[in-house]
Amino acid sequence: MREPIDQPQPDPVALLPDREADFAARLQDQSMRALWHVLADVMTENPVQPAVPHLWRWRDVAPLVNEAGDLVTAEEADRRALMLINPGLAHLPASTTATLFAGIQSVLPGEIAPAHRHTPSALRFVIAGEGAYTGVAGNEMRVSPGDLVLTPNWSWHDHGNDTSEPVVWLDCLDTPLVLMLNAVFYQRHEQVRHPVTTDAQMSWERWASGMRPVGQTHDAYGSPILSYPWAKARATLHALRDEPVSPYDGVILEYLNPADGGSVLPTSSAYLQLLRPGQRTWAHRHVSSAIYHVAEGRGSTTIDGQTYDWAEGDSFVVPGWSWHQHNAGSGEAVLFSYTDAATMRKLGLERTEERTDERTTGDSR
Ligand code: 1HN
Repeated sequence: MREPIDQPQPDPVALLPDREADFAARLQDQSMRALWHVLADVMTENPVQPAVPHLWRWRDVAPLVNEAGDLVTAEEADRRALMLINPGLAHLPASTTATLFAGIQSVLPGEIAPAHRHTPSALRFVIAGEGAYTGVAGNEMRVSPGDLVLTPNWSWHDHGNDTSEPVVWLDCLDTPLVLMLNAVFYQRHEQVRHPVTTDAQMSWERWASGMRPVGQTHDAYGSPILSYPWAKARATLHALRDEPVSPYDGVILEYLNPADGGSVLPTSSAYLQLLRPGQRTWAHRHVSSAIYHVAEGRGSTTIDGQTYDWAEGDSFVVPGWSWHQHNAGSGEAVLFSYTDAATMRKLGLERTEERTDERTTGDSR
């Protein structure tokens, strides 16, 4: 019989272990569980992070990208992407961090990756190849190395290569997050290419000239600028190269949604940062997790005490809440990064901790 509610309740820890075990079994029969049996797993003092730091070297990845091109066509594969699988998340189908995915996609001369759309949002950072296109929401965008191209949630997109050299890019998607939210929808277009309508709504002139047509609004999720050319991004980074640096990140710029001043995609943020020759940043950590891609130069990043040496074309993961600091080599380095900071900020979950002790400082600007 139940104790009347105003009677002192038995202290659960004082219960005999076998009585407790029997109780737990009977709870399980009713699809129930005692919170105090699992509280330590639910309320951890700090975030528990199953993702681990990892580096993928371009010199190892490039031959596999070439080999994939001999095995299947882009059309057969739908998307010929080689996924960067976090060793701590290998039980999941496609996770580079707990929330984000990155992979290397190639489109060979003459190939078309057929049109489809999905609710995960994507962006692509071009690694190699000049002049191939990605068609997004009726806009055909010709790409060059270093360009950032967006595919917002539920936009039709196809990729094609009518040039004579392969195009290779880093695909970045929020698929693990959207899968976790049980919100994935996917649809193939009835045609291989979706129609080009050249949606002028999405032009630089309308959104990124420092002026905009009066009354102009943008209702779709994500930035109305679908392409951030490398030439503009790099020129901006270099124009600001003598600004005071972030001691944690060097000269760091966020790719912007000009309609609301926020992140390029609702869930995810993208950055470009310049580390000066010999710069050694201070260590910090944040709840958001990041996937980095080395756009230029060489250097290293120390993540939770382990140092990863990187060079152009390499990609690496800094899991959430891991201490990290970057070291440029003797030349300057440029890092592209894709993070879930936009999600963490919107949910009020972003936190940062910074280390300022002398052992981890030494930035020589
Ligand atoms: C996808 O649709 C693309 O459209 C690339 O290019 C990578 C990884 C996972 C799921 C869907 C693309 C993807 C993807």
